[in-house]
Amino acid sequence: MIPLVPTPEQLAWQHDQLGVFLHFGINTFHGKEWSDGTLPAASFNPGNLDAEQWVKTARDAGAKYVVLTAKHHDGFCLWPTATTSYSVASSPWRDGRGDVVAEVAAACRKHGVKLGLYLSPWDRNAACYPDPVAYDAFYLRQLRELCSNYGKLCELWFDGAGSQGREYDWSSIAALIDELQPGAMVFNMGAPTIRWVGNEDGLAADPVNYVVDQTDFSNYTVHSAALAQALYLPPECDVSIRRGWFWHPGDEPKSLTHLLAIYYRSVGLGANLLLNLPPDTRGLIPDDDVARVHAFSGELRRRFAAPSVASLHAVGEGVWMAEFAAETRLDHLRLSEDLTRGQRVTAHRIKDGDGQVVMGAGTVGAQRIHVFPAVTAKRFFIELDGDNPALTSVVGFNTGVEVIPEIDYTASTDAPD
Ligand code: FUL
Repeated sequence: MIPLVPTPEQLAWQHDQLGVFLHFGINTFHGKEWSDGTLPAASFNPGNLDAEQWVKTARDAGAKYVVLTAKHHDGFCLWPTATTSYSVASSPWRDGRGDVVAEVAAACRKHGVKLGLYLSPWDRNAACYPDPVAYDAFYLRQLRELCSNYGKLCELWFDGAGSQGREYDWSSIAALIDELQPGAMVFNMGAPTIRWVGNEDGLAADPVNYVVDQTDFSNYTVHSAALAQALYLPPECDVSIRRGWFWHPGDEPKSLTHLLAIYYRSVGLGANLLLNLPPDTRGLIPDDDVARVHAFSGELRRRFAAPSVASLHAVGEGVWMAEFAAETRLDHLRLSEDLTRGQRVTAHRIKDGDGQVVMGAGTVGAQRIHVFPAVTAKRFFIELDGDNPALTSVVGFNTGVEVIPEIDYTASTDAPD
């Protein structure tokens, strides 16, 4: 069977590796995760909203893109939509003339970060929601506004939460995206090009298969959606730096160790990581979170700053020799697979020059980071299982760190209120 191949846009998205999720909205002002669509628009009033601070924090984290909740399940719109009065236009913020989506889009352009938008299908405010035909038209108008007025979008995030048993007009939604934002990644629903990893802890697990015939639906049901045919859908691991997706007083950011543990189990396994940084009631990402993000990206820079790039030689069927310029002390190896012909590696083993297995694992994908007790070596042999598989790079690092940290499970996301 010929493996399914990614589009250039999917490959580019996979190379981006890290995005920042921005959950911000009416919930922020009420300590809520899921409000019911009745909170007054007048209560949306960030005193000091600075979208540049959000985007610069994302950029400093090493993120190549952000995804903003333009509308969460409560229906409150962060842009002055013509479809409903439940939006920033009815709030005191910027005297009702503000547009959070536009401010984030401008900051993204200024700082070279790509923009993605989340538009919740489930809408607890829209009076027409119980009428599928009317709501589909309403939702398409909202999506058209977002896809027309804010420049190029890199990702559209469709969240299944709250929509169990409800069908939306996915073929019209897909046609609209094809018309207005053909390069955008489509998250998990409709005509997806990327998929949810299946948990909200930011964790992938080996093997990370890019070709799947079903997607998981949401965190609130075990239900999964069968696809009409198998598709190349690389996963995105979403997780909040805090317990909540939205900002809450008293909540706090996860530890540096926890963030690193997530990184190795998402990016390190060949998935993308979408790390949520919720702005607070001032409209700023809190100082503690910014400091934690700086510590996280600083530690990643430290670990990966001095790569030793191996030259690669195919030395047998599925066997590659990675050779360094000299004997080198290494405790990390980062492998990348040639994905242009589809994902082909199903399993692999790394052996040292004496034929001893250093690591054995499943998929490689966009990148696979191995961590092991340090060895000093000039060459490794990498045996790949799969249909005519190939590597594009093997890079070694001497980080001083020989184990992947454990997850602190007490700090995972709370159930919504
Ligand atoms: C979930 C939602 O219900 C949460 O509120 C959050 O937006 C998360 C990213 O997806 O399913």
